Amino acid sequence: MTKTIGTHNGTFHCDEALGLYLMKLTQGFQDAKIVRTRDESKLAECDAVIDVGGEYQPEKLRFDHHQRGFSEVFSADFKTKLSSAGLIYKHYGKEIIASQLSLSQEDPKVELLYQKMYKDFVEALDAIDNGISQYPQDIEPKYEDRTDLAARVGRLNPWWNQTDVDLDSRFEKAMELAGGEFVERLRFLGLAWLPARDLVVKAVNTRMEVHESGQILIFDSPCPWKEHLFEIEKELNLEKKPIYVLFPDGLSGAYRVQAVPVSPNSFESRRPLPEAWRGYRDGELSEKSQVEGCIFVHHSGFIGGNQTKDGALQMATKALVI
Ligand SMILES: *[C@@H]1O[C@H](CO)[C@@H](O)[C@H](O)[C@H]1NC(C)=O
Ligand SMILES: *[C@@H]1O[C@H](CO)[C@@H](O)[C@H](O)[C@H]1NC(C)=O
Ligand SMILES: CC(=O)N[C@H]1CO[C@H](CO)[C@@H](O)[C@@H]1O
Repeated sequence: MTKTIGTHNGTFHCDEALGLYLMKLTQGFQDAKIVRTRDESKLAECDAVIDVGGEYQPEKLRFDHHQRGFSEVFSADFKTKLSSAGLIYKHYGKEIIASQLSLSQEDPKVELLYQKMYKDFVEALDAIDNGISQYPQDIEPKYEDRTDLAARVGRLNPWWNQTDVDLDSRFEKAMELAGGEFVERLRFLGLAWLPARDLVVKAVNTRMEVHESGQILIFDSPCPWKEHLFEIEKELNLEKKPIYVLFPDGLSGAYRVQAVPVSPNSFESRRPLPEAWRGYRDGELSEKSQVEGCIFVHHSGFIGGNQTKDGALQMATKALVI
């Protein structure tokens, strides 16, 4: 018999749209039918109920978060109260990650990605749904951002004066939007981000062969290195931390020199490229830096380029002492 998952009708939000999409990625509910209603007798007949019903009883597959006294969080490492998205993710996340990436649920990668996906993707949706500000004080933001996933899902609801809209089909669109982005992010983390860690370990282990300071790392291909580097530095308790990272820029043989930021998402560098080089290009830059073949240095000094690996290494070496 086809299983049913109940959720409320009317205006929808990102949390239940993602929650339902995730539920349908599980083996038990892959073919489930969605029932959108506030009729309690109909909800009572559903095999699972999400975002409505006023109870959180996982053993009965009742997943609401609106009731008084609800204070569930993802784990002791997080303070953000869960929404329906976080609730479903907490219960089914590992199964979904394992099946999406064809891994066994016992594979340590699954636990790592389970934590990482919560931090990177699901937690913000929980916070937005529960009206939790991203900043400790409600400081005035310098600009508005209305492009986050929750906002985009919200905009799939009809306008105030659109009366002829089929809400159930809009809700399906919302599920596809939220769920599609979830899966895309998971695939990136599992198939690109996590494997890049090995490349960062290798670059850190061979750093003394690149330059005696140990502060320049070279990658043979561009890869997401930042977060891994910060974790690996901590694990190895590195005293002299890497300052510049070199990696190929396309297939021309050109290389980029990137300054390591003070934290993974910061725009501030530990040591930006020299002020005297910033904003210059080509011949003029080579003259200033006394390194041949320079291509550019960004005006903030966080990145530059040279036509060869050796040139990029010379730029980094000089920048360490200027
Ligand atoms: C939601 O469902 C209830 C019960 O099925 C119905 O009475 C109500 O009109 C519906 N509300 C909306 C906004 O569709
Ligand atoms: C909504 O109202 C505005 C102002 O009356 C009108 O211009 C617009 O066409 C309306 N939209 C729909 C879908 O009826
Ligand atoms: C120092 C160094 O090797 N610089 C190189 C930068 O790229 C140009 C163009 O290929 C080379 O001519 C330089 O020797």
